[in-house]
Amino acid sequence: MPDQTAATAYVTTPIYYVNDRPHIGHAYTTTLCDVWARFMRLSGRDVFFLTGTDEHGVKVEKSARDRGTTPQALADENAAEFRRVLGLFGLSNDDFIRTTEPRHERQVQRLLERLEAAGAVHLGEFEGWYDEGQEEYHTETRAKELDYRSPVSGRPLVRAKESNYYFRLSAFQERLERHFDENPEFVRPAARRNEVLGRLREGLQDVPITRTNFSWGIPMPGAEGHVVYVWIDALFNYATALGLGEEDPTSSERAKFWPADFHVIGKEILWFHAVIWPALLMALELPLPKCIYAHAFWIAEGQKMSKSLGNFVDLEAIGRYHDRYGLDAWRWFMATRGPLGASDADFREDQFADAYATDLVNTVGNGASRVTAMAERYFEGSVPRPEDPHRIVGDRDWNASIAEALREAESAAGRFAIDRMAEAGLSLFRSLDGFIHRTEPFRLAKDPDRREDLARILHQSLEVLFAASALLWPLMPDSMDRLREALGCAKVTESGPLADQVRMDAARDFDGVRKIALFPRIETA
Ligand code: ME8
Repeated sequence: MPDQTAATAYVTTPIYYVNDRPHIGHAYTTTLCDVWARFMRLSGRDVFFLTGTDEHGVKVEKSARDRGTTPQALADENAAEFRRVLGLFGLSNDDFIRTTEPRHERQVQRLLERLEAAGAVHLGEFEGWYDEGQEEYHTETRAKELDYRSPVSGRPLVRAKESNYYFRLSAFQERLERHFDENPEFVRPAARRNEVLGRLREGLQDVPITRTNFSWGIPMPGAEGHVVYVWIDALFNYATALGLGEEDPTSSERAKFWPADFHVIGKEILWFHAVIWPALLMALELPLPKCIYAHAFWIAEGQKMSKSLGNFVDLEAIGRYHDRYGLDAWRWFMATRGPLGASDADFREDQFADAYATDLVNTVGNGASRVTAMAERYFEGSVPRPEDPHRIVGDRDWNASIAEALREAESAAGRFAIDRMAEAGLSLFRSLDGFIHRTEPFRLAKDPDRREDLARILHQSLEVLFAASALLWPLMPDSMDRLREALGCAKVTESGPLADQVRMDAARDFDGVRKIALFPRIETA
């Protein structure tokens, strides 16, 4: 009986600004989410994976003016570009939300009305230090800490004054602190959590949620001349995509996905996600996300990547890697060598080449080709299930190792430890290499009396490839589907339980195994 009430899983990326061209940062966060989403689907979870574009705000209005076009035309063009680009990365998102879509605009207005009705909004005068690039105000204390410069662009903060609608963020101070205390995993990694919590304890001020100095935004309901501040508009995407701002949110089929398991973001936008967003949800009496996962940054030769320095690894550069090493190798490098934790990661071609050679050519590719080649050579591709398939051979209890790798991967997925998920699959290939080295099937093949042992070793090795191909499939779907094909097995299917994807049916004969070369060796200069 298929499980009719599969547990749900919801993962989101930030929605990306349309006044920028897609680059490695966008590809990175979205790829991490894709790996997680695929793994969860593989585990039988009912998954919703959301990404999209953030299209309002003064920056878009300005860029459009500079280019002699309308903000909507600019947004349409660049949103299409983001969509096209995400397609090049083999991403499996379930929706792509744009903040200029009527479904989003209408719900944001309704959510703001609900906030007002809940008494969480007031009209007030505001003066502060404004970061024009980030569209973000800073308090005096914070501005001083920042030396009155934008932490993102380095440009001076400007003194700005506005009469605006405010969200009573200060009213949520205690509840937020309590939430952090009671949910130590609310923000990951831990270093980021401590940072936010430190800043939170300094005290909260109310934040403006409307603007009057430009018009490219969602009109604030009942307030002529006010548009919704782009950050509030943007954060709500996580809820509007599921229909939570509709008149009757329970009628939305997607409501079951709420709240998110992971809002995955870069560290620069953590404050909005870990403090303002949960406070808005508290005011709306909606359950909070389980975890905000804030990764660090890709940097280039020790330097921050920025538009002004022009050193972003851009699409052209990414395209060269795809052409040379293949999409799966790119995904592998993103997932295993990127800034997933608290420290930034330098993007370097020699490290890419090194990871490719070590993990993919020498470990995954080599293991797959050795075993499939022996199955082809010694058994013409048909390795029947031996009498006692899981009898321990050459000190290796594969049954236990595979179960352990599976547990590792599942536990890593629960912490968004994408690199550890990769390691769980890779470790099976490493052990396989040692197993072949110790049991020497190529030597046994010379002895007709050892035919049964040879079959058992190869059958077990093929089972390991079967298991490892499922565990690595979320990272490298294409290559692992090819490996499954070479094993003469069905492709990995996206419906659980995971144990069935990883474990061979105990009665299985391998039939039609063909030698496979997965990752060609690539000479580097
Ligand atoms: O901030 N390394 O959009 P954005 C790794 N629209 N990841 C990076 C990166 C780098 N060097 N640079 C960018 C916005 N990123 C808002 C978000 S959400 C409600 C609104 C990734 O186009 C990282 O995920 O500037 C970062 O948070 C995101 O791109 C910022 O994208």
